[in-house]
Amino acid sequence: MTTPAWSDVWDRAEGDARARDLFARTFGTAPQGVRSAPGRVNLIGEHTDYNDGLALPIALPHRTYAAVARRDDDLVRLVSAQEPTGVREVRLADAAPGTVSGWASYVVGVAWALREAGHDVGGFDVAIDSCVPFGAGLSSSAALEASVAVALDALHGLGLAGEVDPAGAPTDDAGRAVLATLCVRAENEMAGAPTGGMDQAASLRARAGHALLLDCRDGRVRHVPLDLAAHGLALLVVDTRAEHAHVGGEYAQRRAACDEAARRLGVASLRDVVDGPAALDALTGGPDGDVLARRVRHVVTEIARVTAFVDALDAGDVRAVAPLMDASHTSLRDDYEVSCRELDVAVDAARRAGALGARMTGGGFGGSAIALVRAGDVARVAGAVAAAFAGQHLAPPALTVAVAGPPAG
Ligand code: GAF
Repeated sequence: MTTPAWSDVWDRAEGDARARDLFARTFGTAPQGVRSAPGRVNLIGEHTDYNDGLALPIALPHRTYAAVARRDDDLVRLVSAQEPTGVREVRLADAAPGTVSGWASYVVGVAWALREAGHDVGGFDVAIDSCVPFGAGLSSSAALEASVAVALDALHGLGLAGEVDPAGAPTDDAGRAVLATLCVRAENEMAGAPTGGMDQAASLRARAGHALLLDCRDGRVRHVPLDLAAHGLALLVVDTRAEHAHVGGEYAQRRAACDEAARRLGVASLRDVVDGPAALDALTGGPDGDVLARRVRHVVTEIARVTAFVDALDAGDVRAVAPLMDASHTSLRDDYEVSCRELDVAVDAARRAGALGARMTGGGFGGSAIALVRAGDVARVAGAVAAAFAGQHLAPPALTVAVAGPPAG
């Protein structure tokens, strides 16, 4: 059997020390503080967020760390351990959509969005380090935005982030909802990635030991208890190492297709499609009608799967979620067409090795898959997935057993 590679997860002390050290080496002084924010995996509810639908992510133990200090001017100086570009400098007065490129646009974008919303945010130095795998569909962008958002909240006394209590729950969800919206604005407008709001909500509003039921129509959340270990289960995350990106391209096309389908159906969003079969009939035919109908079928059935998934958790029938995961993957692969060879290999190998259910997670076109496995089967399923990748001459995947962690703070 192929030995699986496990992904590196830092504890908070290590992440904190790394960011502090990078800050001190770069700027020659100590930071005023360090804040961090998690990546996420989505249990179910994929490509539903920008359709006003439901999603059910958890926060990962992988986090991005931002060490920060205030400046007296409006300069932002940024450095990241993950970027070889050295120190970047941006004046906040010059920051606007299209003026900052690459990873810095996410950081500066958060400060820009806060200022656009009327918050008194001035210049700052920031050093970033992260163990959230980049391009792995585990929301490294939102973790970066959220870490900067809570760091600036603390630095400038904005009073939006509140605290995270000892049980890992955020104390001010309303304030965090505001920060999440501003992080989405940073990503959409400054970074140019037309994503929905699930990832930022997961990073800022999740609760340890719980999944976050997010209603994207009104932004409301419910924390749903999730203790897989108590049921003898574990969630295996497979980073396929097939890198994806959501700036432009296929993701934007899927979003545009949903908008077009909603327009033709005369609804504000696909969440408002109440009679799925009738909607599919109405769309079918014409040059793109069949494709649009399949996109709609995915969104409508996926939203229903989120509800069924939460009902199963509420009823304590955790194993009942497995077929919903399988159905979600089939729908994403065949109707929404966002899977890829590596994701299908991961899902098929996990199932063949005894996973109860498995699916791709995140936006797709690469990234990660998740599998629900019996706790005693984790090593065997991980080994089987690694072997399947080797057998198909794919780069080795990186594996993690995910437990729902605390939000940004
Ligand atoms: C990416 C996006 F950033 C999210 O907003 C969401 O649409 C997801 O893909 C698909 O569910 O992570």
